[in-house]
Amino acid sequence: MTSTSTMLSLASAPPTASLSVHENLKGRLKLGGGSLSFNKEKANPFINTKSFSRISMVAAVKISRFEGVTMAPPDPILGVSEAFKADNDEKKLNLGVGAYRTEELQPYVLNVVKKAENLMVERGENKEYLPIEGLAAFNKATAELLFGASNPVIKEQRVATVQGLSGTGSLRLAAAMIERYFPGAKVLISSPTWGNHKNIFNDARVPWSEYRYYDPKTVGLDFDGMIADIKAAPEGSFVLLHGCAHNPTGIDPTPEQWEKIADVIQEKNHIPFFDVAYQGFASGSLDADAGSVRLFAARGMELLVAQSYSKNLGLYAERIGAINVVCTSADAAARVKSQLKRLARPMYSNPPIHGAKIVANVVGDPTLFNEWKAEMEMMAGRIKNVRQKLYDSLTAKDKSGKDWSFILKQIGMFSFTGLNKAQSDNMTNKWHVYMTKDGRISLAGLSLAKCEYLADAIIDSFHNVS
Ligand code: PGU
Repeated sequence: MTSTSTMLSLASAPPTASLSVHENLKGRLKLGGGSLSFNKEKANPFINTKSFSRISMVAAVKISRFEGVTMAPPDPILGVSEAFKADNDEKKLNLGVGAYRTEELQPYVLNVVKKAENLMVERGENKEYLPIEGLAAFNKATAELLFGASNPVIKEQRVATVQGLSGTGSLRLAAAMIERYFPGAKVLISSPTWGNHKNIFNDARVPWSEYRYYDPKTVGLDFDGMIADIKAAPEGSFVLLHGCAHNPTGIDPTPEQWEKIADVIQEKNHIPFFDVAYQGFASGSLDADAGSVRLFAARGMELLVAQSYSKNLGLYAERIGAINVVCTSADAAARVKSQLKRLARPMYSNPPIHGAKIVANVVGDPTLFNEWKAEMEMMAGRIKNVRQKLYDSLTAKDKSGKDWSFILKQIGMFSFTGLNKAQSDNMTNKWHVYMTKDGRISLAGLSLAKCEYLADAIIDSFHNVS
């Protein structure tokens, strides 16, 4: 009997706790990992005794209806932050989650966000429900930021934009749409990718497979492997692409390679599905980082794009993002949007307003917009400085002759160090450096002052742990 079926049988028991235990005692009762069998007449001490009701009540208190629920493992990324909090060593460093920190390693609220929030207070804005598709001013701003306001897809109203619960929720909504309207269609995801992609498609019951992406030999892109795998996939598959700053590798295709990727996707009638979680964070330029998406849109292709404002506006906990579906006609876009709303309604009804207003205020106000761009450049610049200092420290300290220059070729928040699981464990257990077990470190959580310490940890883990 599986845990699930146990839960189902428990759940279908009558609502009175003592009765449900009695009923279940007639057969096999599963307790966590094992199961007990009872013979109603002989073995069961609860039955046929005078004190039946008193004992069964005691048993009811002890045996949870959720006995069949097993403990889930900690999340490979967010679980790292929990472990970090529990460590009391003052040298500890959290390079797990991709969250920007100042040079003092403190969380950062952008000045433009504070200004936008002040505006909201001054205007006395209310907290009424948003429509299912979200805040109209946000949806307009987010699509224009992504495609450019003068892009034909915007002018011709060919984009269905729905506000989502940040990047994750937007991806999940798109996955629900794929499951409903493209049953059996496969999503191709890069190997490796952000760990939650697999969870999202699994939960939505959308089949997925991987395409080659990272080549450990060159510590670069396996472009030929990627093209071959996209070509080999069944016609009409969805191809999940990281718009910029690929997570976890920090390796992006060149503009020429993006053209070739678009060629093969078009050839195979696949549907590109972009995850844009770092617009403005990779290069410091919002436009440059949207280049891949715009290149596909310019070819007249239909595509999906999930957006997030967690990183570029530091709105992690506001859960603000969007799903955009570019269609070949305004009519198709209107129908797609109506169905996205239909999928959203039973899941969370309508999205939260606060982050949407912040984005709309920042993007919609030329002064705030320019201030945002400057702050984003500052954040991207700090990450680049830390990247350079880490490379310099590794090169100066490591006498083995190992070439660490791959670190400088990677972009965005992360560096994919090439450390394996055992080496990553050593980073945490010995050096108190918290990171994901795939060897990824978030440079956004590193300061210039800590680069040398980190370099010592990496060199020790790399050379002394196999
Ligand atoms: N897509 C990619 C490629 C991401 O890296 C992330 C965040 C998201 C989407 C979703 O972010 P939202 O906050 O839902 O907009 N990845 C970070 C954050 C931690 C996490 O795993 O959620 C990371 O550290 O990889």
